[in-house]
Amino acid sequence: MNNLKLEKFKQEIYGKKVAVIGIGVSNIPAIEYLNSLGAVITACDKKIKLGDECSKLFDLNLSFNLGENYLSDLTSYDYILRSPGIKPFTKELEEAKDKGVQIISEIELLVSLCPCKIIGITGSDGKTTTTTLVSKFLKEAGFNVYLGGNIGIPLFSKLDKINKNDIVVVELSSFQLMSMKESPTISCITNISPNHLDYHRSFEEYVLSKANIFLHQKNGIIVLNADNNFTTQYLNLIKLNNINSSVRKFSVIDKVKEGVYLDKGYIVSNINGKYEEIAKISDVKLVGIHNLANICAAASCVIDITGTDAITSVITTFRGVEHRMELFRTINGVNWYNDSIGTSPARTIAGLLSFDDKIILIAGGYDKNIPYDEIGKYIIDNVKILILIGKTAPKIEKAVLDEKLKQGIDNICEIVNFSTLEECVTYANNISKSGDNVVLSPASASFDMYKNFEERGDYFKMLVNNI
Ligand code: UMA
Repeated sequence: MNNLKLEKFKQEIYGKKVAVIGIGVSNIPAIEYLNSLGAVITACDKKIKLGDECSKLFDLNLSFNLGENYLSDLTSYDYILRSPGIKPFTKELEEAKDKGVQIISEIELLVSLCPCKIIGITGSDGKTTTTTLVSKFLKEAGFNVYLGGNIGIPLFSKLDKINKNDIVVVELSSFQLMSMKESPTISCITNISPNHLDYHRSFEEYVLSKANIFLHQKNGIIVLNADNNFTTQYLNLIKLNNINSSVRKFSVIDKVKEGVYLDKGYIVSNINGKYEEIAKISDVKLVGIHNLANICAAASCVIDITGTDAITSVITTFRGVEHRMELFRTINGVNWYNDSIGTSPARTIAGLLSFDDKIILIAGGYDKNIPYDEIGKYIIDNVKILILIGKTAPKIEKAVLDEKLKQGIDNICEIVNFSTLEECVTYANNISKSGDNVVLSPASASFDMYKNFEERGDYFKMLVNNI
């Protein structure tokens, strides 16, 4: 039998009452799989009416609890399957837990039942690119890889296909990590900066949620960012909890003892006493110092598994993931970039720093209650025309004007406000000249106008492609 843990779970879940809360990307395949295993499922969601993506669920033998009272009666179940968007500290979930109901999630089931090595990547920024790079390095080296998690691909329902020699690579969000009681074999935290303060009860809670990626590890590998302040806090946690794993660090500023860093124009690795040049920095195809950090992080995770050649080959050809500083069109010498993944100021700042000349920036969106003060200085230094839209527009403008006052300068970028993305694109097209870079990097989430950042990025590209 290939996977004993999974077979045991199948016996255990058969006939059990399971409330699946949140019917979205993460839980739809989980519902189908659990239903096929004989669980008795009630699908619960705050929405009154489910979208077309749920249509395949209507043919299954399920009960539904939709609308305002979707969290009623949770104590009567054996299990609750929480989707990442639902806060684990929700009153009704805590009451059910106190009464002995087991709260689980799609990602926790994957991690605990997976028969093979799991590599988990989290962080405030760069996690999708780093996760993608890790998966590409492994594929290039000939491994059978399952890529998933917060990147948008749930893998729990694929467990029957996963074999012990495969490798699972998952991007993990703080929403997923918050309740995790097991950690991946190799864990990486790319960096930490304020994010998701509309979900977490404090910044500390966000920082500690991320720590769950390594806190339950036994003899694994932990990869941390030597250039990020929070690494010291994580190193203390590793010590305090007697975690017996090897720690690797990566840096784009200094040399590190055990890990991957930049040295005399090269990306180099120094792991297990072996010093190797991975590639010349000028041969790397991804744009920006933040992407060099992502490469160093990804290489630190797997270089001893893949060997150096696989990594060299990927980073000298791979140009990036959609919606992340994606150069998708050049019109009359003007370069248009889609960085819709720029959902926090830190992400947008990283993007701004990847250009040599001042850019035309389109920013603003949904307000996650995170501070914007820091972005003012970077906009003054790196932006010539700031085009604002959405709920956070006044906060971004204030950050720039406060910084102007603080520095006592007269001339800063031109700031204009619009209410639709169409107007922003038309304006940017009218005022840009050959050699300019126009970048959509909102420093904000998209939920005020779009379903998610992908929809916003696709819409932006459609508008620009129609010019
Ligand atoms: N819902 C409720 N009550 C709530 C919240 C949500 O009933 O309090 C319902 C919604 O009506 C909806 C369903 O739950 O029908 C959606 O569930 P969800 O928002 O938890 O999201 P999924 O569609 O299952 O997608 C989730 C992740 N979403 C979130 O964490 C918010 C996706 O990450 C992830 O790709 C997917 O699982 C697969 O694992 C997205 C994301 O924005 C990309 N993540 C954040 C980020 O990266 O910054 C953390």
